[in-house]
Amino acid sequence: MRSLRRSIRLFLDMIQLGVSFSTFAIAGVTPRKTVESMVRLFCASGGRSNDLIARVMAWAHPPRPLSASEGVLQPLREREVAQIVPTLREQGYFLYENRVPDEICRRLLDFALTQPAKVRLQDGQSRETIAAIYDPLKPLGVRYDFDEKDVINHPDVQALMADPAIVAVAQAYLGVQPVADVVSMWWHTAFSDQPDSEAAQFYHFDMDRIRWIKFFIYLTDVSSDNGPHYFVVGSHRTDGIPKNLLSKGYVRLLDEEIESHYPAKDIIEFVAPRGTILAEDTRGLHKGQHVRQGHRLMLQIQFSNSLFGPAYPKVAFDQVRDSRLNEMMERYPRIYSNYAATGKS
Ligand SMILES: O=C(O)CCC(=O)C(=O)O
Repeated sequence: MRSLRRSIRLFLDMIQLGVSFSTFAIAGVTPRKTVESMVRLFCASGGRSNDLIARVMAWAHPPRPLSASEGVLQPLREREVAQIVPTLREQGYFLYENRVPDEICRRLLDFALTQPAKVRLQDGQSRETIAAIYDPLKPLGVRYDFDEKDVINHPDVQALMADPAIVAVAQAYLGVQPVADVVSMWWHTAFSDQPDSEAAQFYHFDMDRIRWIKFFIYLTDVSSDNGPHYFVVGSHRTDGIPKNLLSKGYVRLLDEEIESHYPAKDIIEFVAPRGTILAEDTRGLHKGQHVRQGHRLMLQIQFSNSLFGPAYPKVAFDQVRDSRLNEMMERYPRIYSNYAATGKS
């Protein structure tokens, strides 16, 4: 009886996804119930539902050759990009050899020490949402999230969003002309000695889009104590997450659950200096370790194969301060459509 109910539920989810997909194609909006159906189908099919829809999307927006001009990062030759993609497919992550130049890290650090951010207290405790400037000597919560509008309007962030060494990898991995859709920056602090669920300090997989890749950029040096990022190698693949973990749905998982399902060699801790760039398919299991000492400042740029999925509040570039971004927006409007002042999301 339970399995019949489950089959009916999944059948309805497929219909829901089909209807949502049509609504999105016509009106550019995704109905609210879609994410629940997406997650249930992902968990039931081990990821095949996403794989299938991604194939259709790739057909609609094929990759386009990117111009070869330089960005702020060391350029990647076509051959290098072609070598990175199989690594990403196999492992789920790729660690760039080159780092974001130090002067850019310094400027972004200055920004993060002078710009108010939304403070998250910690699990189980609440108070009115406050915005504050992070004081390393007196953190007010476990996490400080910068407003996306402030982040995308920073010229160095704009330069990184337009950098061919990043965009080319996103496009080649996703197999479509991608869309930049989540750009964020946050502090993790030593406010609490316990991991925090909402601050993404327990293992989880993301599921806001059909297919996506995140570029995590460390803006402070990260040791084992500063809350390094963790990823489980291969867990992004189809059937990469064991059924009994998927059967729990869209939940946070304990370290012990991960350790009992994956060999230690597949659980990677990213201890690295500032400027490190990590490309990762966060359909796989990952987390930010809670900070034991000091803090960690992270910049994240996400590219997705489509904006199909939950709508985030629309934010736009006030001014495009980076000339390369200007050029990229003219040539590849789809990539930046989510942040274009007049573009629809
Ligand atoms: O802060 C981290 O290292 C984890 C971030 C994360 O889980 C996410 O962006 O989905």
